Amino acid sequence: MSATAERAPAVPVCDADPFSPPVLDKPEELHHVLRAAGPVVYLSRYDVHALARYEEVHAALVDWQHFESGAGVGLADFRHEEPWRPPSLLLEADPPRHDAPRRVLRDILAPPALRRLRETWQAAAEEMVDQVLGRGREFDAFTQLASAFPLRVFPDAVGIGSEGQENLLPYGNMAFNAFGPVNDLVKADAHRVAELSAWVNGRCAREALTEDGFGARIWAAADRGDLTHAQAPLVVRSLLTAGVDTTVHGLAACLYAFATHPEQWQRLRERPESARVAFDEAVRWQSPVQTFFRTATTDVSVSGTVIPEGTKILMFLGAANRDPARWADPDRFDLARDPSGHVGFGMGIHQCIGQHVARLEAEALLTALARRVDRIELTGAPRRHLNNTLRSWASLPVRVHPAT
Ligand code: 8QM
Repeated sequence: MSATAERAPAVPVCDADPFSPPVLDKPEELHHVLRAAGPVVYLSRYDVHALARYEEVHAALVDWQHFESGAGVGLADFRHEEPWRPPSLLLEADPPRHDAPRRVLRDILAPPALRRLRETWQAAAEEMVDQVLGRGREFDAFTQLASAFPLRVFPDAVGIGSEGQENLLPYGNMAFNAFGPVNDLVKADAHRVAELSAWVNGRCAREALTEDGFGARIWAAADRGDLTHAQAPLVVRSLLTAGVDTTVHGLAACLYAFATHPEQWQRLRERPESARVAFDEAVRWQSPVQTFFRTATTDVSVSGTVIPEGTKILMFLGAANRDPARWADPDRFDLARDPSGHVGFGMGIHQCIGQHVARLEAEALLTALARRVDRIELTGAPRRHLNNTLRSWASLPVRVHPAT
């Protein structure tokens, strides 16, 4: 074979930093550049390959045999670098070890198991919305609703109560930053790693949990032999890591979407049963979890490009969720579309196991709000909170018009 003939075409190279503050603040332009550059792009800055088109992101997510999670789903390679905490038994594991913890949590978070929460959460949402509206028509929809509601209901559902719950978002912020490079966002929280980890780990112990929550059910699964007792606290930790910031910023995405799309709010008010679809459309549109990595288990060919064994692959979930090759008018938040198939919850064997919990929270809050509020509008510029993985918020100043 000659040196020039039959050589694979060169992979497009991009030297942008997807974890730099300007890109984290407004990722759409880089997403466009990456999708347009090709099905696989080499990111020179981090020496990783990236996927930003729906087809390739979806294909990688469902192919756990070639794209493993056990070496970590962040930039750090757990085979060569010490993880900042013991790896998650779910997120950072592959079959077969991944499967038993997954099954346990799947049953605990499945729709039938959540039915008992529905009325309580609906009542909590109604009460919270009444209280917020009772204080006035202008408020911060991020702090007063999007972050307040999950914190009001989720810790109780897990069984950790409300004491120390101010640690939950800072812990999650740290955990989601840790999937990215060790940049200023990670360094800013380094002094709290030990303290916040100790608090969270303490909440995972059997004695720290109430008898009727998700946490107690995980320990009961260990008693039945479905897990080891050593695994139980780590599975509880997964709930506390994955279940707070994600829902907070998912709800914020909904509220931002409705504040900027009044006609969609009217549609929701006319059809409150579309609250769940609205949540999924908001997750597609904003992708609260923007990125995750995998590691190639062998030299693996993706749309003609060979990704070398043992290297990291960065998947842009947010870019895939707005790929015009998959979605008509992708930048539009539109309750008339069918958002199913979005990769905002991932896809395949690791697909978000808490999504029914998240939808239930969204349904409770959105329907409570839809019953009382005719219109939501922004009164100022929303502020993002920058995180290496999460598309997150600091503030969403709004004015609402009560329904008559
Ligand atoms: C991301 O700790 C965990 O098991 C875990 C942490 C973060 C997530 C998932 C699982 C996807 C929301």
